[in-house]
Amino acid sequence: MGDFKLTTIEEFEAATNRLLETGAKVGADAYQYRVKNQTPHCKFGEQGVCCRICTMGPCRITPKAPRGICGCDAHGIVGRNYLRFTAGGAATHSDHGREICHTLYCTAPDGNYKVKDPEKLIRIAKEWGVETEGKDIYDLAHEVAVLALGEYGKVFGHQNFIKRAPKHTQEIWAREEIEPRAIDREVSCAMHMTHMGCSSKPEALIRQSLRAGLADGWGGSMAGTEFSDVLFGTPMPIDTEANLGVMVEENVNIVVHGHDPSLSEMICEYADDPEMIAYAKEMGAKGITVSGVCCTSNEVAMRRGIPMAGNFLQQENVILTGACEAIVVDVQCIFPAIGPLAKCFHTKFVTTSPIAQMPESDYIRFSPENAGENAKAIVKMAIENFKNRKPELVHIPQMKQKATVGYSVEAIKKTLDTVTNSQVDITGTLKPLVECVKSGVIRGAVAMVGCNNPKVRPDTAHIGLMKKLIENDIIIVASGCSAQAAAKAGLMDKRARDLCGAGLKRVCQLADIPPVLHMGSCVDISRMMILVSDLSKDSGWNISELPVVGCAPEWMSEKAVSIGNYVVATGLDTFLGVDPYASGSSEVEGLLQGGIRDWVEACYTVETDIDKLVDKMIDRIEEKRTALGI
Ligand code: MSK
Repeated sequence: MGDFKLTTIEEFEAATNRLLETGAKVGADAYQYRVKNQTPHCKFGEQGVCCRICTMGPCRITPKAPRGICGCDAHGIVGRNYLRFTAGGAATHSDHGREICHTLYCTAPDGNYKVKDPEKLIRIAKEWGVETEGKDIYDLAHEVAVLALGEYGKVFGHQNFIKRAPKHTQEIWAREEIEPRAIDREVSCAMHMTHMGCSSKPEALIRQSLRAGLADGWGGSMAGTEFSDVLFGTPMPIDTEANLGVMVEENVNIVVHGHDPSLSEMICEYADDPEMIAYAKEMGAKGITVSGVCCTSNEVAMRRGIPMAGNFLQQENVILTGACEAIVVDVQCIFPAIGPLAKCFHTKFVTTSPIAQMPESDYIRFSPENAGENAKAIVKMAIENFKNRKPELVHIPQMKQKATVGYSVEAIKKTLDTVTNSQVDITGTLKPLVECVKSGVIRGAVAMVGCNNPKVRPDTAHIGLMKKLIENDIIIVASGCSAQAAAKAGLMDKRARDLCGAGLKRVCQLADIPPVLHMGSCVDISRMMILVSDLSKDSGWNISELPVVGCAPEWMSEKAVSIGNYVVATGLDTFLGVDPYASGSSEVEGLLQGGIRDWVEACYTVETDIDKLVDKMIDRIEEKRTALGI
């Protein structure tokens, strides 16, 4: 392994504590203090038994008051809250996808946005029955964009992308009446069902939760992923670095944060412009460094190799370095705390989307029409802010790891082609991976996803689980902030294969991959759905039979619940390290953690003890292997 060593949680924490010392000097607030002010949390909220969907209440269920004023019991209230949680997540990811479809519609050969992967566009067009022959690629992009936007409000039928699932999975969805219809309809229907005086039956509420989740994963999120690839290129393996040490003291540091690659791509474009670099030098810097936080970071890391400064709970840390000239955000997972925090330093906090407007920010509205001009203005603003740094506050923790990222399904297929000497023409299939699983060289796979949550010591669950899984020859595909945790620790460095069991280590050597494969942002969990669908088709096993499970050990957002629902509904058992506020109803909890298996052949396991969580995942994978006779 040479000088390779994982970064430890203790090292992460020491770096954060040092940054908090800087923060204390300028009176900065931080999430660590706010957590203390907010704990212990409200027990009614934690159990999901508080109802405030009408103004007769709010009602809270206790043994003495087992029903709300309308007569709804704990099961109805918990179920409704769970469905509303899902609807919030499905709406959010899907609306991101809608923005991407709009951007696709605005592409032009001389415009701000262009078609970077015409082959993928043609592939999707053919899949959707669009005539491609002899058509100008931009005319085709506009035609497909209109169809994609139509998926949000389609009058009849179901989501186009569900045809990508194996036949068995499609039959389950039809049988259980959870085939996703129009994306907006499923979200709207969820809100309707949970209005006062509508559904209070747990089965109905959980069924719609699965359906709304599927509308996200196999609808809005999949559109977001697929058309981002068309616009910005399908990711292929690329080297980058991760953790706060990617910020460069001598350079103008611009941090992009959020989810929508339309913004970050443009910022990267202009930060690379020789005119801007010359201007930065004129202002006393040596150059410009763009780095990222959260999923927008994943997007530009896997397409451009832009370094990742950190994940969700590191967003305040980038400002606490005192070396961040601008933090530029689009949508989702952005702390409103950034505004007041930035004011304690010289940092400019730039909001860009009408969807995510925050106090104490500079609002520069981004649209496909003005993206170039505004990105240039933002880069310039950051450069001009370099001189306002307070040198006594500057401290960048010298901590970073190398990472190879960008494993789209296309990239995985291409890479794994090299693993076996199969005589079959394996180009474009996952047969080499299936062979590795059958032979036991790889025991199975875990899709590690999701956020950080202060309820879990940040990153410990992600990293601890991954280390144990790879030791046990279980390969990991990761996305979102889980992927960034892995990258920060060093688990996406190819040298981390030395930490694997003998089988996985050999596969990693032959294929020249790290043991944790970066599949992108949280929207890109849709890539994982395609991956398991293709694995199912190439192996002849149903998705639920594959020795593959999903895991979100530190999740926190509504989006994560929507994701969990579509992952489970696609047939993958899903393991959660944070409770989804369902413990107040034995019926809802019973459905989520057992009953829905009768519907979709998979269910949730909730286990807050991380050691037990990983053992349960390994046991589940081994059970599946035994059932397959492999
Ligand atoms: S950014 S949803 S904290 S993964 Fe996608 Fe990270 Fe979770 Fe946001």
